[in-house]
Parts: sequence; structure tokens; C-alpha cells
Amino acid sequence: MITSDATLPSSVTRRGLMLVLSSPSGAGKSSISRKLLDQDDNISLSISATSRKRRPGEVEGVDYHFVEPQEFQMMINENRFLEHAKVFDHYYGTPSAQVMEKIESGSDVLFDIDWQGTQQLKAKARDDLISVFILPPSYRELETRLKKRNQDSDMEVAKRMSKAADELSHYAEYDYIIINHDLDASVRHVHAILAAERQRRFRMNGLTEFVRQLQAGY
Ligand SMILES: Nc1nc2c(ncn2[C@@H]2O[C@H](COP(=O)(O)OP(=O)(O)OP(=O)(O)O)[C@@H](O)[C@H]2O)c(=O)[nH]1
Ligand SMILES: [Mg+2]
Repeated sequence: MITSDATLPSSVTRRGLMLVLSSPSGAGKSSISRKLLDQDDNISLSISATSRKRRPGEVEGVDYHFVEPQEFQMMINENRFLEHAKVFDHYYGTPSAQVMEKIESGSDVLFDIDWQGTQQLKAKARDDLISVFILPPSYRELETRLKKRNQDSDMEVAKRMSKAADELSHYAEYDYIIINHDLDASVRHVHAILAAERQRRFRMNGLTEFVRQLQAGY
């Protein structure tokens, strides 16, 4: 378990960061996210709203906020999304309220969103955003993982396969790339990225005063 910032002096605080994980369907993003959330207690998942149907096993408010298309449209009109996009045939969006609160109070937020959402976040909050793109080790592996899922109909799987190529083409828009050969190794890479990014000077508040006190011999 990682408790970040335990080493910061009490007069120095840190602004939270936004960590985006994107990948083509089946590259292992969800497994990486789950482990990361289990192992690090200063990061929590941004729960998206979606107009797609809830799948068996998914829990309202945990996996997504499941809403009717009309309600989603209303949320757009009321400007309640930090970003939103149509992915496959459904709408997905990040409600802004809880995210900004967390960032400002020093908690990091993990986003499982696609490249369209990442572009929008980049435009809105470049300094807070760290983006990671997960690549599958091979096309064959991607295909196998998608078929193993069995959660969606064959037609849905075929659609996702055809979209994989399109999603792949956006890798260059991301800050970091992880080729997911091995789940635990990939999770370690994300920890390493987080550990370094948390030490960025511009995320810290109170440094000037802290250093002044050091200089003054306190
Ligand atoms: N832009 C944006 N994309 C989202 C959001 N929430 C989820 N997505 C993306 O929508 C896609 C489909 O997600 P799901 O319907 O949950 O399906 P899935 O089986 O998890 O699909 P993959 O994660 O692509 O394997 C994924 O690429 C997610 O990253 C959101 O709030 N905004
Ligand atoms: Mg997913």
C-alpha cells in the first residue's frame, strides 16, 4: 500500500493530479486500474456517467452512473461535464464536481477514458494532466483478450476489434506508453510514473516559505 506525500513537511501541500489511462479495448487497462486503486490510497477513480446499459455484475455509482440518454443530454446542457464523448454507440462523460474538489484538496484522480476525453482534459487542465497509453503486446493477444471476455455479443466484440486500430492511432498524443506484457510489471510502471509526477515542483504549494525558513536556520 502506498501512502503518498507522507514525506512532505506540514507547511508544504501538493495539488492533486489527473492520471488518464487509455488503450484500445482489451489491452488490459481495467486490470491495471484495479490493481493501482487497490495499492495506492491517494488515488481514486473518477466515476463516469454513461448512457450505455449496465452489464451483469456492474454496480451503479461504482462502475458508472448509468443514465438515460435524455438525462445525459441534460447534463451536457447544464455544463456538468469536464469532458464527454460518444464511444462506440454510447455517451460517456466525466462529471466535473467531485474531480476538481479532489484535485484541489491534494487527492489524485484516475480516469479510464478514451482519446477524445483525454484531448478535452488536455485543453482544460494541461498542467494537472498525466496521460498514459497502454498498448497490447501483440495484435493476437488483443484479439484473444477480447474474445475471452464474453460479456458482449459477437457483434459488439467485432465492433470493438474494428475500433482497436482507430484507437491505436492516438498513442502519440499521450505522455507515457506502457506495453502490457505482464500485468504486475505494468502496474509497477504506473506507480513509477505517479511517484515521479507527484514530486513535480509546480504541484507543490508553500515551498517558497519552507525554503525561506530553511535559509533562516529553522
Ligand atoms: N471520453 C470518455 N470516455 C470514457 C468515459 N468513461 C469510459 N470511457 C471509455 O469508453 C470506452 C468503453 O467503455 P465501456 O463501455 O465500459 O467498455 P469496456 O469493456 O470497459 O471497454 P474498454 O475499456 O475499451 O475495453 C472505454 O474506452 C473507456 O475508456 C468518459 O467519461 N469519457
Ligand atoms: Mg474498460
